[in-house]
Amino acid sequence: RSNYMDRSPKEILCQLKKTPLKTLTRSDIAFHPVKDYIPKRGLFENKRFNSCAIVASAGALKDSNLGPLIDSHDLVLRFNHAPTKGFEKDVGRKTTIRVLNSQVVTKREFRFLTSDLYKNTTLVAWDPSNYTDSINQWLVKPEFNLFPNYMESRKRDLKSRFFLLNPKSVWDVWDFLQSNSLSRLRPNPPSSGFLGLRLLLPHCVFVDMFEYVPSTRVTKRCHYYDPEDNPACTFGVWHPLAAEKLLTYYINSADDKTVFQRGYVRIPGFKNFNC
Ligand code: NCC
Repeated sequence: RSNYMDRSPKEILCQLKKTPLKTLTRSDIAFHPVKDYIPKRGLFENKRFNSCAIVASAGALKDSNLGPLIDSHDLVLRFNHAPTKGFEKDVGRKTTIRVLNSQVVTKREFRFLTSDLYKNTTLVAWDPSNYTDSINQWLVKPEFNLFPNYMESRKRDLKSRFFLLNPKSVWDVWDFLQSNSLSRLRPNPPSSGFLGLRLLLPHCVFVDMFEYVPSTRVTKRCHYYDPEDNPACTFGVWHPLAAEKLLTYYINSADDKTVFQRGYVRIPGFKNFNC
């Protein structure tokens, strides 16, 4: 544990660069039926983007009018079942990648195999493993068994771009957060939000993350697409969300007017640094 403010934003970004968030590969797996369904090609390969946008699903996006700004980015990353239809004015219509937790892939209510939300887009799913479990232990005992739907979805379209995160590297990102935090973090993985940020930083010149660090629009409402109130969504109850957001604000390069009035932080991609 240590105070992140003892290090410069550049030093922290360099440490994050050395903490890869990997997708699961066939060679990570000893014996499991999912092995043959993992795409042979990688998530980004050598693709590079100039501007990238991450749309946190926060209630504060409602009535933000950020849609056109979000859509002006070369790549747009969204989470879980967050919709665009009917919310274009506030969150845009473009989706390049969706990061999904394993509940969304497995629980019936999300209709993963049938909903149009998950079609014709790159998908990256993850499931929390036990900190000390090996990949092969996790494969037989995931928190939510996403493998049947993963295999079924891949079987229906073997050309689809659907990846799984390496659960060990998810914990490496948690270790990174803990080493940049004064308080002891709850032993649960980072939120999909921080995982999405780590996924994009190697491939974008900059990443704009919308309503992740809360702006003056902050609200008790959990999601822009659902009227339910729950302040824990913004400040964290299960994921170490507050630690993620404090650190993200610290490494961001936008001025406070942009962060707190306009509603986004800008994180420079790894390519901007020699480290
Ligand atoms: O709510 P969720 O997150 O889908 O949000 C995606 C990411 O946006 C950021 N966020 C969201 C709401 C808010 N008020 N402020 C925010 O900053 C966070 O970075 C968040 O990660 C998840 O991370 O996968 C999560 O998923 C939900 C839920 O499983 C899915 O939405 C499907 O219903 C989790 N909630 C529950 O399990 C009840 C949430 O803890 C984390």
